[in-house]
Amino acid sequence: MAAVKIYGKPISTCTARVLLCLEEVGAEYQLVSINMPSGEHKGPAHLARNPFGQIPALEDGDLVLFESRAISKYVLRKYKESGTDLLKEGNLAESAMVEVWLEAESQQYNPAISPIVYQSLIVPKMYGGTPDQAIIDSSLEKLKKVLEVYEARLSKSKYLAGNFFSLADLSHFPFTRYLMITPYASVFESYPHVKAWWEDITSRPAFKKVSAGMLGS
Ligand code: GS8
Repeated sequence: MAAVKIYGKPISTCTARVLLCLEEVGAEYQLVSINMPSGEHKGPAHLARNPFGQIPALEDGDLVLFESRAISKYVLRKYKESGTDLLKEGNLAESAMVEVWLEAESQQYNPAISPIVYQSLIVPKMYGGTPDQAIIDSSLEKLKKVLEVYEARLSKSKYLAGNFFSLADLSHFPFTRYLMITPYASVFESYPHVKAWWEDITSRPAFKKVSAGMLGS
């Protein structure tokens, strides 16, 4: 079986989400680097893989996918024989809870955390610009409200979807990993269950491996 190809960059949050899934299931894969500064992601070859001109994209034979959360589910389903079950599709209630917390990640957590990371890390490091403090401050307020909900949830179950590690937990990794190298990492200190959850998931071998390819390693 030919290895699946991932077009992206290990430093990219959405690429890292997919790489984590591939590492968790122990899949063989080929990471094809996309040259963002030269605009390769907006060229015809990559637009054929991802019509939004973004990374990542996955190619598995004739199948071409974009959107990191959808790609992640594909990878976990394709390699379910690995014994790593991060979707719990054999159990209606558990799989529904995985979906609930995956939606919370993309609709609540991500919109709050990503502007903080973008302004305080990407703007100065990648573009040599000055962070917009007003955006950071308002996003921090939003993030605190989300973290209050997470704290309540994680005081009742070890992981977000229940007492099992799932794609819902994994999906939070890339942006949180970057928040932790900004001056705003201390926001987690007020949420002890969230902090313990973060320490637990970052101790996984797949996380250590993918993390090593990201900024600030
Ligand atoms: C977002 C992809 C994205 O923003 C997904 O795959 O989950 N919802 C999509 N990709 C960024 C890199 S950060 O990982 C990207 O390609 N940015 C360049 C651009 O938008 O031009």
